[in-house]
Amino acid sequence: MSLASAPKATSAESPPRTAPAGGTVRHLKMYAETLPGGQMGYGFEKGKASIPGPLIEMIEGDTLHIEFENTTDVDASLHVHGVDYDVASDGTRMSGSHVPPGESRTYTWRTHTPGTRADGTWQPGSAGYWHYHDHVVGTDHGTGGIRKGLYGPLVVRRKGDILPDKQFTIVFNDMTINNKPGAESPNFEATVGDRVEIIMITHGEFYHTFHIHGHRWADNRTGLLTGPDDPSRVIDNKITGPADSFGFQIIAGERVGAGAWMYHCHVQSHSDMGMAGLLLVKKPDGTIPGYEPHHPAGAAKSAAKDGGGAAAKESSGPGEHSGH
Ligand SMILES: [Cu+2]
Repeated sequence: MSLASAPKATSAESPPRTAPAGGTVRHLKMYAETLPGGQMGYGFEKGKASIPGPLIEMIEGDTLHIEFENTTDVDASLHVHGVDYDVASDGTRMSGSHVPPGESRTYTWRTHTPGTRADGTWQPGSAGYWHYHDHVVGTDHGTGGIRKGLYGPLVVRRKGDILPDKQFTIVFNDMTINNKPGAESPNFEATVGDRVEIIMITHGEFYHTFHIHGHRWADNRTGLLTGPDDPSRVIDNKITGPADSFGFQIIAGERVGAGAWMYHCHVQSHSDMGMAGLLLVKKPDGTIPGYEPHHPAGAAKSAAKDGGGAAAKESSGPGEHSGH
């Protein structure tokens, strides 16, 4: 991946790093694996599958060849949203682009920059907060694969997009967050001033609303306002349905300080059933004022380490999450 690793600095105090131009061709290996408890996951390395699957990042103009190996005992696939691919990389049974147990297949994802078509109309670029998932386990729509955890985030950036310090993926899948039931909902950790990127994906049978306490974002491609005249609405709550995805960046604790800031589905019965977790924003000395880890709100919850798949390795920058 071409994104440079972040020197550790408080984002709000130094100019943010930005995405370079795209155009690189990369290869990566991806595995589908069976996980304990009847779950399944994607991973870059054998034995390292996670739910969600690892974060994949591209810059408009990049091409990615993904050699996908299915180590499970059922047909599986890799189907992506948002980018360009031939039907041979569709990852569906209908197109014969699925992978039998023990076999491999290379999927190719392409991206493009925005520009003017020959007819003068505007063609959008590939940049966005997207995602990938299985499309064949259980049914020809991958209903079983998605339910078991075969899904993950894809971020495509535009040259000049601001890069985050930390990235967390939050997936509302049926009534779980990242396939973890209520009492085990993932928490995520950051330090005041970190530029935190949230990648939010929904799967399953239900509509949800994503809400985070103490922070807000712009309802546009990047989640950031481009300037004082950007008309995007600023929100802190967003309705989201199956296969929706969006993302945004916040400065952790900006104007509100360190603390255990809840994020949750705001459908009341859903949050009551446990669709809630914490963004733990620490002071520079590592403490979190007012946070009692054994309080019921945080009970039985582990911090980001095992919270969000590869994207929850909270101490590493985006370069380390991306394809290699
Ligand atoms: Cu909900």
